[in-house]
Amino acid sequence: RFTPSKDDKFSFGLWTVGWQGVDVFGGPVRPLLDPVEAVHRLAELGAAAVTFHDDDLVPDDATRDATLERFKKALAETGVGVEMATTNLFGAPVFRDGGFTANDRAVRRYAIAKVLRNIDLAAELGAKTYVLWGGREGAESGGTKDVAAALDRYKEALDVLCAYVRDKGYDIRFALEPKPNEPRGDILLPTIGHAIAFIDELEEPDRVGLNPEVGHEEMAGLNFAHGIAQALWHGKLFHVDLNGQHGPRFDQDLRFGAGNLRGAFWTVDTLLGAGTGKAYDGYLHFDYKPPRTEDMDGVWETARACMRNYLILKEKAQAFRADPEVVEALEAARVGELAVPTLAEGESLDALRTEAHDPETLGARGLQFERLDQLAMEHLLGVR
Ligand code: 3MF
Ligand code: MG
Ligand code: MG
Ligand code: MG
Repeated sequence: RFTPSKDDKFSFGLWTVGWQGVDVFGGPVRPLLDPVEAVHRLAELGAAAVTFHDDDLVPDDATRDATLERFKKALAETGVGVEMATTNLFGAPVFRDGGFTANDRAVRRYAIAKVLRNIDLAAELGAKTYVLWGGREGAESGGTKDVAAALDRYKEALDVLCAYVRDKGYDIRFALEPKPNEPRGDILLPTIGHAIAFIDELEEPDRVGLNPEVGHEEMAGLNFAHGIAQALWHGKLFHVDLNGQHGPRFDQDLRFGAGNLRGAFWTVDTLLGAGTGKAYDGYLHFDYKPPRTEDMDGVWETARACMRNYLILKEKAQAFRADPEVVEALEAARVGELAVPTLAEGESLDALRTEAHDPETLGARGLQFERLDQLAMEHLLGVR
């Protein structure tokens, strides 16, 4: 039970299980993890795919060909796929003021070239999603960044990348990953909502969607399940970064299910297409950091736990939706009624304005939402 298989479409960034524990206050606590070993271990645990930043897999040109040969062999041996790739536009000193939106034009030109090169590799390895997390696109102070110009340059970069992928005939879509802050004091495109609005301004908006991360929205005090529900509504949930977070503080990247467990329950419920929503059918991608307290055994324990927690919450969410008392409580709370249009088809506003309204009776009615939520909580707590 709760043992994943490839059909569950779980995937992991090489940088997650490979995180050596380097943080602002301390150096590495774990050895370097060979991407080939990561592929084999994740395959044994039941993952379907891996993802990578260019620098996670091919950090230098001298070893590039040999690494790719070994990596492709591991993929072939395990049947693990590469579903997404991304670019490290944040680690090297050259990106201290960002990549696509650095004030320095030469840096921007280098950033685009770096992305183009890794898109070719992504296409070669069969990735269909290319993520762009602009962690260094932002500022610490007000006067240093012309936000309007930065958005012009962000758009320019995206337009160039979309045209490139189209010209090459690659089957790749881009997914922007919002984050409010960290490492920059303030990051551009800080939330799901900002990113959705930005996409509308692009030359090829259909080619660009989102890769929202649980912890990033929660760092901004936002409701992740609501965020991805809106992204799904816009047809923009191209990918997802699942992890755990305890409210607004630094980016914790806990394993999925840790931190805000109730939020995780509603996240899974939303991904499954709760209510009248569309279900998400892409990869379930974990972007977390095994805490520094762990050795490599602990790392594999957390990877296993991410998938296990998802499957447990999936069973809980399905049981919640199938529970006859929940069905009845949903009805009592008029949840389904919200799917009925407020005006009948062709109905005139005169009819609406002249019908007898009774706001006092309507206002006196309790909504019975707490009863429904208590049922959800009892499913989550395992007593139903
Ligand atoms: C940082 C992140 C990133 C992105 C990654 C693109 C290092 O908070 O979440 O992980 O997810 O760069 O996928
Ligand atoms: Mg993150
Ligand atoms: Mg995070
Ligand atoms: Mg992420």
